[in-house]
Amino acid sequence: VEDGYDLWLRYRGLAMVAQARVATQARSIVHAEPASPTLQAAVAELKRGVAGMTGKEAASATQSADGALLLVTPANAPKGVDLPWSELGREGYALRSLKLGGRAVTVIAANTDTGLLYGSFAWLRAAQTGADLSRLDLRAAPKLGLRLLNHWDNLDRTVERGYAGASIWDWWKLPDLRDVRYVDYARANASLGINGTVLNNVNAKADSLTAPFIAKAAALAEVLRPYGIKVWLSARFSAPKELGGLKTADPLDPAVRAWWKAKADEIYQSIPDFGGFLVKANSEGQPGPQDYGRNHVDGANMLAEALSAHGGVVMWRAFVYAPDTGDRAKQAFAEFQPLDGQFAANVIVQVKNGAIDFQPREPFHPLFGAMPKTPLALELQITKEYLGFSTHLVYLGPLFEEVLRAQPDGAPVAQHVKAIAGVANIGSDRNWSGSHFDQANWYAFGRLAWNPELASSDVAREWVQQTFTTAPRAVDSLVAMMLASREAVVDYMTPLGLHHLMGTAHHHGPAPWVDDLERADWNPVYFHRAGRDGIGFDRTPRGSNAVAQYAPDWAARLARPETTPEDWLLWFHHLPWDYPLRSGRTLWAELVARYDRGVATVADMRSQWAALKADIDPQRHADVAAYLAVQEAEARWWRDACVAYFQSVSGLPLPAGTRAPA
Ligand code: GCW
Repeated sequence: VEDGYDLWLRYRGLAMVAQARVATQARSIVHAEPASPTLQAAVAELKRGVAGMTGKEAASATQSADGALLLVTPANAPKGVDLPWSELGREGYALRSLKLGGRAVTVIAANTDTGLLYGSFAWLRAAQTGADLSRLDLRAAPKLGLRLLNHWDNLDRTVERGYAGASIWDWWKLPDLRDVRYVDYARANASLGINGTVLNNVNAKADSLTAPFIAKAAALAEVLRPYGIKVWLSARFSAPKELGGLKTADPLDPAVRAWWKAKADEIYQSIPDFGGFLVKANSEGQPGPQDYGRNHVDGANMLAEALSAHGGVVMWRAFVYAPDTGDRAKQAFAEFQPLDGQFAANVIVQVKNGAIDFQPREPFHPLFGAMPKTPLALELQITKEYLGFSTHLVYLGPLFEEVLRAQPDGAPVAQHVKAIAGVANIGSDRNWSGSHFDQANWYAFGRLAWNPELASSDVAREWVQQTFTTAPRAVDSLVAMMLASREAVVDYMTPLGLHHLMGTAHHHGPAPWVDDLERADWNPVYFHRAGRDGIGFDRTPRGSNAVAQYAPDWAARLARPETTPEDWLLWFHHLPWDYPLRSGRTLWAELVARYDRGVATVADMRSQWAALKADIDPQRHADVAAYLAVQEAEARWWRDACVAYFQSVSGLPLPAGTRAPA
């Protein structure tokens, strides 16, 4: 039974022709001896993959023969072969088909064993996606040095915004018991080039920094290390008080600074390659430097100092907002931009893709491009907190691509960041992510983190080929479904730049009518501002003037509805219901049309999936079909609730031709 456990590393038997094609290119594997744990992992993966795909074993060999795979670094590269070492850096690889002493071989070349591991996964990907393995000439090196997962996993194994079962970290049994699942987790991440993981929730408990938990984290670090993955921890800013018995956590207090330094030293004793701390401070009730009249620089630089002797890094999050500041979307920029240039060299400021909170669509965050003297990280959410949890099929590749390619000031966001982080959607469900298609979001995050210039459509295609089928018609149909799915969720939840219309307790269904939460900036009515006169949040100079946080060209464009991208319209403008849109419809008619279109797209996805029954194994076909039925019902729920509510405030009849809610 296919239960999804193998992710995109299934290596199932290929069609006969393809089997022969792969087998002749992988008759044997030549590698350095003795092999490091990382090189052993690379060789083991190649053997596993070749055996799975072809039914034949690729044995280790010392001499290269026809059809050999050669894993080489500068130390053991064959003479006379010219390889682009200097372009590969520490993590890159080259795959090259060539003749060596008259024998046809494939060279996997890298400067390090981690590069060889990545190159081996790349070769396996090429084999599974039907590349011509006898003419390989590939080279890749990551554009961003830090490619991290952020787990919002609590120490009691609940997962904040997790929809895939309990945390995979079995804290009770660690450090003594090391679940084999940790190795499979490492393999999956290494196959994408993810090189760090923050183990615990940013809403952190101080306990994660106690000696027992450091020992547990160290055990995980040992498992992950051969796969090129460093362990990081979220740190609670008030830990010196809670664990150290100090009276304060003031970052300028010498005793506090000494406590963090000792804590960092203690961690590096057990985890010599510890990545560093991720910190959520003075945000949503978390403690931070502002509790002592200090600012983000004071807090971050204190931790940076504690880590710097060991080469550690502080990821300091910019997701901050406090009640009643007028426009929540402006706060991160207001607090952080003036601090540009003041952070220590080993601090990275981690910024969410948009200024509110992982909505189905947000304009890019105004901090990108606005802090040229500060390394930034882009934070994306892989878990679908606001996009239907793991039940709705939404492929996030296009969302990630949209922000990576957005141009704050002439260069894309991808070039304004040094690091990238994805809030993981991984749990202990058999299929890891809560649904089969949510695996694609983990995959897409990793692939785009490695190379932000990849097209999300290509990433979808290679994922489908490795995960479901290589039959061309089925692949086309699956890719088309996936690519339509992101726009569908925008349409049936928050079209035309609307945002934050969901129910607060759960973040799952619609609740645009809610206006009585304890904080104004949590209320959906605060965000959509719909009334008789129109709908939308005026962020122009007449309103909150959030547009002024963007570079001048964008600020000018966004200040006027005619020059604002229509997909962002109501994010920046409050407009009358009869405002004319490019379609020729009024705003009201367009809004309803988009809600309808979202529902119709999900209905199409359902029938496309139904038509693929013969191409997909029964278990996974049934799992996905059941979820799509839920998604269609919930898309209608969103549409009907939102349209009925907006109608109740606008007082307008449904546009002609609109179906009455079922
Ligand atoms: O909006 C929120 C989520 C919280 C999360 C927070 C954050 C970890 O609903 O669950 O807390 O974002 O990113 O810090």
